[in-house]
Amino acid sequence: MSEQYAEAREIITSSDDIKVYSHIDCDGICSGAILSTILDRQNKEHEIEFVNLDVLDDIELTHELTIFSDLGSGQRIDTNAKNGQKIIILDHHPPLRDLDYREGKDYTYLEINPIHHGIDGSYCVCGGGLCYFLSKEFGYDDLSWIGLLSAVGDMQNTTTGHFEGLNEIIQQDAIDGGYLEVNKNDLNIYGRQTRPLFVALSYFSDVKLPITNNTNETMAVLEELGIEEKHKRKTLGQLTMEDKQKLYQYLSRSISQAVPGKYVKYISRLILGDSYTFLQEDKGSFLRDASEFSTAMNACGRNHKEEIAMEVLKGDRIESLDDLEAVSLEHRRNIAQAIEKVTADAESNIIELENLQYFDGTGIKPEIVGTITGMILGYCNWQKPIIGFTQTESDGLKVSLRCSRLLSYDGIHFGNIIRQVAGDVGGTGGGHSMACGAYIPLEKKEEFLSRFNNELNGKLIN
Ligand SMILES: [Mn+2]
Repeated sequence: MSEQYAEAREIITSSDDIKVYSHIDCDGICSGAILSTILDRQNKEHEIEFVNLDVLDDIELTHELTIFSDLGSGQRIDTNAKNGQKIIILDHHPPLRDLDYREGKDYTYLEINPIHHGIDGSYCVCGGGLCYFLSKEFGYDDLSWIGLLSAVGDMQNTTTGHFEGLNEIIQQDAIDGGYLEVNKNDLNIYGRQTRPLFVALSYFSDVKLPITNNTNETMAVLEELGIEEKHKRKTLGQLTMEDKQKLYQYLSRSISQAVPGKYVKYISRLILGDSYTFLQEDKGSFLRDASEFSTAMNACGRNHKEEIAMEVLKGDRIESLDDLEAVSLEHRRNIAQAIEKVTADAESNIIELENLQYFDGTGIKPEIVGTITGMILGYCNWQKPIIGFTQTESDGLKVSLRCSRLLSYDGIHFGNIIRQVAGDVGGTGGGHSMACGAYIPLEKKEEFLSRFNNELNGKLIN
């Protein structure tokens, strides 16, 4: 890939009229922020647009150079390329075109995709990481931390709890630059910097435990363990090693009591994982923990406020940071309301089939139905996936699926299953093993459910 990076640098240096298209999630926003920083520093005028994948096929190219980041490999982006135009793609998703596709074209086509080089795009590097290596080519290795953030947002570490391959190089660069501290095998509970521990613990939902969605119980447990909470505001980030150890033992014990034997071997993977602290951010700020930071990035993407997220990444910690906090707050409120609505009468709203459970999320915005589905998991049977439906503006159905990480550790890849089943009913779908989604025709909901349910026969625990 290093020759490709040298060529990308050459193409950028020799272009003046530049447009960037990037994806609307944390990875895409990080990619856009890195590219924009490179172009700023090179004094290149440029435009950035954050888009959904569906607008890219047969797109009209209107600039001398168009850069696609965290997308482009899987879309027909060059059907309207004109003589002399230039295209750079930095993407880690499965490519439609081969490495030699560029030959004999009257426009410049450079696609940097790890999969062309035998490097996995799910665990080893994502869009923001690819953009970081481009920034390194220009000599800007101070952007390493954004590359790392993108990988956290893209869940590149979820299977093993740590980074591998090119991601490990990015991590090391960020450590060497003084931007990052990695705590190996830390307690892996969301909300390390900002959530009171008794709240953070109550969101544990990979297995339904007495503490799940029950803050009275989490407070009782913490007291029993002798973990002093200082007026209930202590966060995971403030715990001593000894307290973390006690908490680990408690979680490990209660999970092993709650799960079938075959899952016991995955328990430590469920509660331990590397944690990432951005050393240059204020203590107690949600920007200090990479998971919390990535959630804020995604909140912006889901509310069409990507510019705010990007400006924070590019360094604006005054105005844009205020805006980011406001977006995050509003986002959390919307989510809490929707969850309240579904769970107020969980018995009748969450319908359980033999191998799955689902709820009708009509009225929930398609952009946030996935997040909500993930949180609903804590209110139902963790041994089956949960599917949420909501209508799209174009009268289709958006489908979101979430499941306990235990199911994916056990080898089920729901992203692949949903791609197939959605395709069978005339839709499209895909995603990660434990978090994925699809778009299907409105009238195909029942067929989708029954096909999905059948597809899972014998795959879940019985
Ligand atoms: Mn990505």
